[in-house]
Amino acid sequence: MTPRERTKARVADQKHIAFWQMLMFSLVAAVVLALSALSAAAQSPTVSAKSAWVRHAPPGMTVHAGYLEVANGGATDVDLVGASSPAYERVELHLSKVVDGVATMEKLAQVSVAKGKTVSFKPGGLHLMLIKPKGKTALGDTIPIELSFSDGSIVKLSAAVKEGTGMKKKHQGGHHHHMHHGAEG
Ligand SMILES: [Cu+2]
Repeated sequence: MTPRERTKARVADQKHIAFWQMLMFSLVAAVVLALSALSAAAQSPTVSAKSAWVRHAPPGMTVHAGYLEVANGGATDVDLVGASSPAYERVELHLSKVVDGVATMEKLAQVSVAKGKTVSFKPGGLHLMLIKPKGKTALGDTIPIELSFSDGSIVKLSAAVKEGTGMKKKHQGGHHHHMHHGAEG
């Protein structure tokens, strides 16, 4: 090989290496992009629940009230269409209200959660009615709850059994807040 040929060969080699480096870099970049797109799709925020708790009730109470916040971080409105818990025979969606001065509760078929919004289930309003506990529940217990939504998604959460805060003080006039189900809404 003449020196000139040697130089040519070296240049060709370097070009060759540069080509492969570029190709590898592109491949790696493509894989990274594909993976991040995949994980973005998997984690795209839709509905989530937080701050769940169940009001502690004395033994013998056949219904307990559960509260939580349901947030819709997705791009479309969804409805909460059902709830269940292995610790209860069934769970219903209820709305507490006062009709003619009497506290009562209405069973709802669904609760809409508009996109970008959070719906609060809290004492005196929306609540999960946990019906017929299968066992005893004590303060500090954790109750697993599953929520189903109209888009087919399922949200699993655990609710801590807590002492409620003084609902009765807000309700003056001697109405029987406990009358409907024996549990506060
Ligand atoms: Cu209720």
